[in-house]
Amino acid sequence: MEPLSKEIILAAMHKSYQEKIELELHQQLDSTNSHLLKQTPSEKICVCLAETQTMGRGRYGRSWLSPKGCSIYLSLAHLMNKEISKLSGFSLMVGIILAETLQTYCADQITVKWPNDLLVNEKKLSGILIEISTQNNGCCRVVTGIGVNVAMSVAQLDTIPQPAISLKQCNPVKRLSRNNIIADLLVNLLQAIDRFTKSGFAIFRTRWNERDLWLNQLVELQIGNKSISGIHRGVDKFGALLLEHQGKLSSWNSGEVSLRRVSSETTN
Ligand code: BT5
Repeated sequence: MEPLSKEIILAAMHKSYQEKIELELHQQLDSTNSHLLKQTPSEKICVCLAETQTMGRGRYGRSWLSPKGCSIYLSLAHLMNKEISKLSGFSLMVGIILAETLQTYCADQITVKWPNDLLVNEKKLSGILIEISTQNNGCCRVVTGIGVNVAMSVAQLDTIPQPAISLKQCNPVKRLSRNNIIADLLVNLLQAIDRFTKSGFAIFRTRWNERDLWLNQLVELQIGNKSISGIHRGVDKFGALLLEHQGKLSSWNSGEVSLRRVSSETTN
């Protein structure tokens, strides 16, 4: 696998995008998200990449396996002139853009699982960790962390506590360049962030629902110790999960909600 290269990544992007970003590349970091969170906020969009992470993070203190030289560990920090309450659906927007970008490199269908997983054949390909802080002037600094398995070995994937997959396994013939994938992803993400800033999540909703793994299936939603069952009806225009239970539709947006299938039967 070719090493990550700032020059190759920037050369693959149009000049107007090159000028918008500050790109740093590290051989090793604890976590690309943690690294950007420590920095003083800047007007430029900061992008941080690492060949490996020693403490890659998932949500709720979970860890993200980050072996050297075979995956993408990317964080992007930007300021948004919006209140934190107006950012609902942001992580779903990132998920759909990531899925569409990676689909070019993947022969199998990439599906999304609410709120932030990308899967291929029900195995996790990629994860997203969004961390938001409010600034003194009321705007937000958003750090978007993205991990993508590009060419991890089966032995490495087997150490992950849930079924996981690499892009290489979904497309063994095509030569995969992490640098090209990153350049494509950054351009697509920058365009989408602009659109999200203007219009919110609503304009991405259909694209999310089209890729939603368990749409119209019976699922179980875990909220702390409680769980409810219902038919998964996609997401609303704010990115909240829609569940149909006893003929009534309810929306759920707590960050601690987890989604679990209780039956593979379609209950349309
Ligand atoms: C996520 O959390 O899926 C978010 C992962 C975000 C990672 C990126 S890498 C760049 C940036 N810097 C960071 O420190 N983090 C971000 P969550 O939904 O909590 O899923 C975590 C779970 O995914 C773990 O408990 C494992 O079961 C599984 N997992 C861990 N490493 C994996 C990997 N490489 N591929 C697939 N699944 C993995």
